[in-house]
Amino acid sequence: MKDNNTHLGKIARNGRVLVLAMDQGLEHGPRDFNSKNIDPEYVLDIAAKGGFTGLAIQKGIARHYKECYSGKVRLVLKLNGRTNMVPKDDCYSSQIASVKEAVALGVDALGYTIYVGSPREAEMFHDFGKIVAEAADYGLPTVVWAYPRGKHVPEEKSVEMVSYSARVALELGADIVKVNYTGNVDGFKKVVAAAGRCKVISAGGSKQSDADFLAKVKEVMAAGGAGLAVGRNVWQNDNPIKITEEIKKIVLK
Ligand code: FBP
Repeated sequence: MKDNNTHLGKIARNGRVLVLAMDQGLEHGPRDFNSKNIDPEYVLDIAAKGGFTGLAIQKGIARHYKECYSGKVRLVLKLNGRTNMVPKDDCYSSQIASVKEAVALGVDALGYTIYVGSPREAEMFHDFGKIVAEAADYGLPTVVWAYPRGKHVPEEKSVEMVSYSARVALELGADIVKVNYTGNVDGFKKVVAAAGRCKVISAGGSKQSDADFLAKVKEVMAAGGAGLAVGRNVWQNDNPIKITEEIKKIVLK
């Protein structure tokens, strides 16, 4: 059962991953932000000072704010995205950045969302297949945001659907899969088992109290998760560095 984690590249520390996600401006829009964190510099400063193993952003932020993160935190560039103005029924996340552009921006890992079970799943499989092949040319790891979603998916956060999506990420060649937490340790163990050597990290989800969120982080790790890619629970927190320190005590070793 040897797995030395070398495929995780530079965004892992001792096999653990703690990514600060700030792609919500595209995925959710300004409703996620307040007057402070609407400024990308505010969030990028947290990424730089927080000791995260990576920062997940879209190419526009990467281009316009390079001096805020470059050399301070590893870059996970999201290559596709969509807004939530589009109905979930037929969801597709289109590719908006190429691997070549990502490399030019100094990327350390490539991020890509797949809506598993969507009527447009085949297109995302096709796009991601090409990304995996190109990533190998550059020796870059891939991170799949694997979200069961669409009119054929009744329960996006069920253990059955999430573990199937995690397995899909493994089968498609992803190094890391990011999924929504399924609610308890036993269920999440099944997700981790289904993903095999593709490391599982959990999304943070919408803002919770510090205690509830840290309890969730502990459960993710107890289930064998490799870490988190968290956004709102950090940069919507009144004390983002303090909560980051608490998260790091649990996730990083
Ligand atoms: P949060 O920790 O803020 O939940 O971010 C995780 C994330 O996966 C983001 O990277 C992404 O923008 C968003 O959630 C997608 O959320 P949704 O489930 O609404 O598509």
